Amino acid sequence: MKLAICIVHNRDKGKVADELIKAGFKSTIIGSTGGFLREGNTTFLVGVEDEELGSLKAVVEQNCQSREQVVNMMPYETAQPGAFVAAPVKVPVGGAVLFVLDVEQFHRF
Ligand code: 2BA
Ligand code: 2BA
Repeated sequence: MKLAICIVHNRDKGKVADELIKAGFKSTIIGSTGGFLREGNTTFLVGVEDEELGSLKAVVEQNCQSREQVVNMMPYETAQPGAFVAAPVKVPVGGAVLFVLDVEQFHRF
């Protein structure tokens, strides 16, 4: 068994959640924050059998869209009033970031 940790953009979370259910996956949804942009994103935990992993990846890939997001490199809270603020830059965000871990044990009580 594997545990997939899947971080998706908030704009894709509804679609991903719906399609996971349609495909028969069980998941847990956690509201999370990106360490770089400091914006909300969504983390799905999905426990799957090894042979279901390919199908899970397909669901995620088909429902997460890569996009560019503008970010100001100087965190607002550290900028002094009137200080020079670096020009905004664009960073690619998503489609999705997926980690797959081996599950040592799974219990249901
Ligand atoms: P349980 O299977 O006892 O799951 C309870 C909660 O545990 C789930 O809440 C989910 O947050 C987490 N969970 C269970 N299996 C998981 C897994 N493989 N990976 C990650 N998290 C897992 P809910 O998603 O709200 O589900 C509540 C109950 O609805 C479930 O109870 C199950 O009886 C049913 N269910 C969930 N997903 C289903 C699906 N795709 N098709 C049919 N029934 C589903
Ligand atoms: P954020 O940390 O808010 O990152 C948003 C996007 O900013 C990233 O998109 C990447 O294009 C860029 N970025 C992030 N850290 C950077 C850095 N140190 N230097 C330059 N550019 C950077 P994605 O790679 O698609 O990541 C989307 C979200 O997935 C991330 O949001 C983070 O929450 C999560 N994530 C990505 N890689 C991760 C990792 N290795 N470990 C844990 N979480 C990760």
